[in-house]
Amino acid sequence: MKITEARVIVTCPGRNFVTLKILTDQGLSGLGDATLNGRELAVAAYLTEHLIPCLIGRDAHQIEDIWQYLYRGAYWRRGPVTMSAIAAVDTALWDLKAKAAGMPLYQLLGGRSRNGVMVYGHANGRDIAETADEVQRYLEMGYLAVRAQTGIPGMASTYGVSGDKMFYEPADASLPTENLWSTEKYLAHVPKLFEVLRERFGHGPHLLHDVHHRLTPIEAARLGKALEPHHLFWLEDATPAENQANFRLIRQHTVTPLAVGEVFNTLWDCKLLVEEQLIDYIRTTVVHAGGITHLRRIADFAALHNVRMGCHGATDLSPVCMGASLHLNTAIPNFGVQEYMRHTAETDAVFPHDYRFSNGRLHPGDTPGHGVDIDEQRAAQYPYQRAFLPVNRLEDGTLWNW
Ligand code: EZ4
Ligand code: CO
Repeated sequence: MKITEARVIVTCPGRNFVTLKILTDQGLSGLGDATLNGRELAVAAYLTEHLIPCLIGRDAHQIEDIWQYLYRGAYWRRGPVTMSAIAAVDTALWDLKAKAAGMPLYQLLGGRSRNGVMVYGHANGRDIAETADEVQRYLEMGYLAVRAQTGIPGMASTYGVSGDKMFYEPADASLPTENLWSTEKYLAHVPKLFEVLRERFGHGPHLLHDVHHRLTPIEAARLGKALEPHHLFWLEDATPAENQANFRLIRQHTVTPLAVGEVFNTLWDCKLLVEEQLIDYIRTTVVHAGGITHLRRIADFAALHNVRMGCHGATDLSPVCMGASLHLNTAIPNFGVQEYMRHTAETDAVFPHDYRFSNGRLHPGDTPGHGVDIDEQRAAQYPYQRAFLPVNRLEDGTLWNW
């Protein structure tokens, strides 16, 4: 099955998505997500200028060899732009192989290990009462796991809280919005949120929280400790993780489970965290961590160390990534949870898909491949619009982590 053509489709049905479509001489085509929020056209150019010319004429079945060719062969390794581009090629090739085999992708990855993929939704509100009502709404929709974020008194805005409850979209402006952050105000408030949620909903539902990289290691340790009575499923991105050894300090102080890795691109970014069991869930994704081939390698390595997969699944990861992720999560032994922020109706119409939500779980479907398509005519109706993620400053103006 020879690759005859590959093209990059950029579309903005409410937000930007970059998709790679690979075509073959067998008449089959495969799709891969290449979306890197706020940096979309860098990946599009990497694909068009540097990867696609190397693909034409290759055997689409040689997924591993092509992965190695694009990774080792480039000399320049790793990084979000490179790994998202490689991921798009890899995902499209797995889609093709499964279509050629006439099987849903999870069958090629070892078959079904579970009946559905537990997902968590995003509840958020301007204050604790509104957040609690939102948690209730998610539980009524059937969710088994809910992430809770709340506005903080004295802060004009914070990560994870938005006017639009269902479709939180942080890349909200053609130049970066500036937010102000106070660690003191945040630390004083967040434990109260989980106290209220446990009082109201008991210990049945899984509750999660995303710090979004804003604390130092010792502050993160303090928050983890304060949240212990409320038994979180996980505390996410408690501190930036470029220096993986920082997590030793957090781990020494708290038994609150930790999740990290939505910004990681390779196994090397998580190696020490996993090896020393400094975290409980690894959040790398199909699109940002080198595709099915590399994410499966991360999952296997994590499994050896009792770390489970908790893939990132915000709206900036396209339905193509979600479809592929659901197949991997159906097959691997060490699945934990999958993040699921619903896409808008416009996005769903551009990307018709087979996956379905029921009773708190997503089901990948059984059509051959990863089960996600693109309607190119519809995609063409939504031209690219530059959009940036916000930046964050401390109250004295110091640039901080968003
Ligand atoms: O901020 O995907 O857990 N989810 C998240 C997301 C990220 C965005 C960045 O593009 O942290 O909302
Ligand atoms: Co996050």
